[in-house]
Amino acid sequence: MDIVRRTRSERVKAAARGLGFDAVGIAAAGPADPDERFARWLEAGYAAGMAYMARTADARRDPRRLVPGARSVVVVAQSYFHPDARPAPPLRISRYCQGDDYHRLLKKRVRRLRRALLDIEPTAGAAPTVDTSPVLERYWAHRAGIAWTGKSTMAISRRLGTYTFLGCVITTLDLEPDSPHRDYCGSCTRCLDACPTDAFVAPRTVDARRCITYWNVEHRAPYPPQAPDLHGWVAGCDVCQEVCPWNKFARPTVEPRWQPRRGLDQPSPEVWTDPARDDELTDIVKGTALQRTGSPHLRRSARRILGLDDR
Ligand code: B12
Ligand code: SF4
Ligand code: SF4
Repeated sequence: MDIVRRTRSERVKAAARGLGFDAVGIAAAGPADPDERFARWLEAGYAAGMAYMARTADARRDPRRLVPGARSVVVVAQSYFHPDARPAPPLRISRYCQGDDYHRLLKKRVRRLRRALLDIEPTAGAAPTVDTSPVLERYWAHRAGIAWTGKSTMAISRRLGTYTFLGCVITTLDLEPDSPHRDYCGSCTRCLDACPTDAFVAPRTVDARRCITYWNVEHRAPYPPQAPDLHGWVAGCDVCQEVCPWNKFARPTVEPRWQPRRGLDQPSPEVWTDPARDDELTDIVKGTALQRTGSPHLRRSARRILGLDDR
């Protein structure tokens, strides 16, 4: 039985590598919040206006709610690091959203991995997840041995750094789990010290109410008085990753669609602030992860950064 289990796991991992994932690991499905970190995070109000986090808390805390009878979580990571994506003033755009929308691309690939898994066992239950599904992906990356949770809360791989996207297949298939990843942050505190808005209330805990990414990507309304300075970031923020020493080893992505797009690598202040040029801005962000934030809200942030009104 153990040999069958091992062979199956090896086949799943080989399929993931064949699909182009940079890392793959397996964890045994079970409670995802054993020390109640997530529950306490929600209770403290650190989810800010992301009400969906609380609404879907039960599923996030146990993937067996999503896939009844789940035995395993297959976790994959893919590097999006591109050496030409260098966020620069006056309007900085985070690396993760300078290329094509990762949701679409990764979802397609994670769905293929699910199909490969069903080829091994056609009667298995299996659900693909990328970002928007109610799954604590970083927790599973740690459990599946492909990353540890850094003090920045980023899932860090020694081989890939932090500029990776994660995805999972939650399945009823009984697979051989890997060992959880060791922590390699040591005494480093660079990310905690560098965060421009003091969003880390403790190592490994971000208060989204202070995180720039929350405000410029997730908050889709005019900025209230308590919103922080955006420090030049018009979409996302990479500061806690830029300072992380493990990114010296970041492996450039092999995905051509994550190459920085023109208009996103060095955003034009004129196009990004002028409502009369909305068509141009809409076109620039079409098909990127920023399409969901929408041009009016991106313009609101650009105007705030450049000292214009932020409506
Ligand atoms: C909500 C959310 C946000 C929020 C809140 C972020 C946060 N730190 O919680 C905001 C909008 C601020 C945000 C920002 C960003 N996000 Co985001 N986000 C999410 C989302 C949808 C849920 C995260 C969540 O559940 N947070 C709640 C906290 C409590 O959980 P957590 O940070 O995941 O930590 C868990 C474990 O790591 C573990 N844990 C923590 N400490 C320890 C310690 C030990 C010892 C152990 C064992 C476990 C452990 O416990 C926690 C709860 O169980 C995930 C996708 C997903 N479905 O998971 C993407 C996700 C985390 N985001 C991602 C990205 C890329 C970003 C940004 C880098 C984007 C950018 N450049 O601007 C920033 C990074 C900011 C930061 N330092 O976190 C990637 C991260 C990839 C990676 N390599 O880590 C994810 C996984 C999306 C994806 N599929 O790729 N994000
Ligand atoms: S993304 Fe920026 S604002 Fe958010 S925790 Fe990291 S450094 Fe701080
Ligand atoms: S900057 Fe240092 S403390 Fe922060 S995640 Fe990277 S290694 Fe860990």
